[in-house]
Amino acid sequence: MNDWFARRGAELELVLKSADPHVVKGAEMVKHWWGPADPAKGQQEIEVEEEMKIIKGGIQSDTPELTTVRVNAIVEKIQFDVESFEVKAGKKVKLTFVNPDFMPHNLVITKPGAADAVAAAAIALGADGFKKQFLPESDDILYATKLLEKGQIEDLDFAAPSEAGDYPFICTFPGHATIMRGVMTVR
Ligand SMILES: [Cu+2]
Repeated sequence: MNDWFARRGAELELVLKSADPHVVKGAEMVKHWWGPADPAKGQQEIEVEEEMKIIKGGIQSDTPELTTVRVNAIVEKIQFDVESFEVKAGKKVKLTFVNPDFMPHNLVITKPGAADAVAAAAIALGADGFKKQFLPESDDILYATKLLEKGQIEDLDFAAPSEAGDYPFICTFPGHATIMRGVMTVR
């Protein structure tokens, strides 16, 4: 176990001790799926993906005017299927987030270096979390989808930040951001 996982594991233990049942439930699910994937689940995953006609995530099209990107939640993994993608500063972006998973997920793009603070603020919402889609009031959040249930899709239309940098995207459902994250690189 490397340091990164050791740290994330310690954070997860903290969340599991939370007094809020929703938060604990989310963290338990993460813990449950943390281990190696169960081969028996493979078939189920494929069926769901076929049902939703899952298109692989990543850049879908790129013209001088618009970059389209798709990100899927991976079924039973608490992960996005895109670790990183690149966009041009100031250019129009259409990001399509697709959730074929049984758990609710969102996709939140934050300012560089702010992912952990935003994730912590989402957990701190406690019992209000669901009502607020686990979106804390924070200047560090640039763009965010709602909390999507299984089978839901949401587009985020925005102009890429004018400042180059690595902009993290995370799911702020309690416990998920430790592993459910990626990077939008602006160049
Ligand atoms: Cu999630």
